[in-house]
Amino acid sequence: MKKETIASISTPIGEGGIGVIQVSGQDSLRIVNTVFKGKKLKDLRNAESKRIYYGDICLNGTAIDEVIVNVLRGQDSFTGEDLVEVNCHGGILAVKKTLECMVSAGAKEVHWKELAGRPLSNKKIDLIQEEALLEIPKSKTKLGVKVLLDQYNGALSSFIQETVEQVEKCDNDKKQLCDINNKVKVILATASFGCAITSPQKLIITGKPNAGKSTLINALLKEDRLITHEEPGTTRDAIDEMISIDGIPLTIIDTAGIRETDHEVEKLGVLESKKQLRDADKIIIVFDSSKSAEKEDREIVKFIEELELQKTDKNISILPVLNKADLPGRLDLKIVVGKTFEPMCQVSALNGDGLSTLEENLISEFKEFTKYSPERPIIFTRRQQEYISKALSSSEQCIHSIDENTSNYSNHINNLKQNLLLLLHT
Ligand SMILES: Nc1nc2c(ncn2[C@@H]2O[C@H](COP(=O)(O)OP(=O)(O)OP(=O)(O)O)[C@@H](O)[C@H]2O)c(=O)[nH]1
Ligand SMILES: [Mg+2]
Repeated sequence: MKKETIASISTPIGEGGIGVIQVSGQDSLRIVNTVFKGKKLKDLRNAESKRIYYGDICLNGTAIDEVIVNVLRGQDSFTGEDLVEVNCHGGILAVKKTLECMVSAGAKEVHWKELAGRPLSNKKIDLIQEEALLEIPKSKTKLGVKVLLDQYNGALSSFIQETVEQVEKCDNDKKQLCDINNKVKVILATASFGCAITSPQKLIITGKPNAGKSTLINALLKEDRLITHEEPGTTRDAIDEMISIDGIPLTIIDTAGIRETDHEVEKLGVLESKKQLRDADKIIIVFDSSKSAEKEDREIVKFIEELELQKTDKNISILPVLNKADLPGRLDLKIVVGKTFEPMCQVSALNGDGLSTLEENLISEFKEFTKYSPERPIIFTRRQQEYISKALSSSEQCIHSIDENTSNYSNHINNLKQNLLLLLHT
């Protein structure tokens, strides 16, 4: 079936030096040729692949913009079909006008994500690579870009393909199956890191009013972003910011101190804090170590302990922080010491002491990955995690059926192969 030729603005709309419009499909050269007047090349349909040409985009004989077009024939383009990249002036109007010319010449206007779907539909890439392609522009850290580029270039896909080939050859061989099982287990263990790269974990800062929560966030952000004050009850809305520790992005959320209050606005803040806590991946509880323990400290600890008990679907890490370590200590540690609350960190949000240990603790589960070795296959979406988990249980069932000499081995080995293949293709 003949696919429509599509055109999309591929750069963000806004102030900038250039804007890029990509026209992809069988008729892309013909369509752009209708509105492109080359300074040297008279007919774009005769253009060589991987060459750039200078000229004007014209509408009814009038030049709209001065452009450089990059021609990529199907074998050279990322979409796997003829592609013309039109580099026009940036901003809003020049880009929109140039796109309108492409549309008037016969291209269908689409969102850039639809254009990014063409390589998959033309079998130039597989589903994992498409997911990486769509995640790269959203990446929050350099490490994220590195990991996702490797997966776009096929690190995870090759690993899955090799595993599928091994499954096809294993033929009731238990040693081979155990080897496959281990490989699948190892790759599944990369998912928490990969998913933390694409969907940053939520880190909530809680604690009684005036414990130094906002000051601690400013210290982690390394800028005076949030308002801090000696008066308790300063923060009322939950405010979120992005931080990166060794390339791991975290959404850090400042909350109002939790306490009983008659003040209506502060009450709303406390309710919002509790709501945020229920949704957290990680929680820092800030204690003011320069003051003796108060009812509010105990209430927060109790609230979080109850929260932990209610949570069954995911782990939350809880990190207690004894702040204001620069002042003489008065806090009775007994109220904060608990099994789930290790390790404890002493910091001074004001002068920065102890912050590097806190940062290490915050990403300790990802330590193995922050020294990322290039081209390492990584699971980076929940969909991939789901299929690889299913593949793992199928491979365990295969081993079990060999051990027990049961008849359903062929079902399990088929499921194993299917679940691996579903990672690559729908
Ligand atoms: N000496 C000392 N003072 C600190 C430290 N951290 C915070 N403070 C001070 O404690 C006061 C309260 O700090 P905030 O960061 O506003 O406290 P908060 O927990 O956000 O308070 P609320 O928003 O009211 O819940 C401010 O005067 C800070 O300068 C610290 O490590 N040492
Ligand atoms: Mg505050």
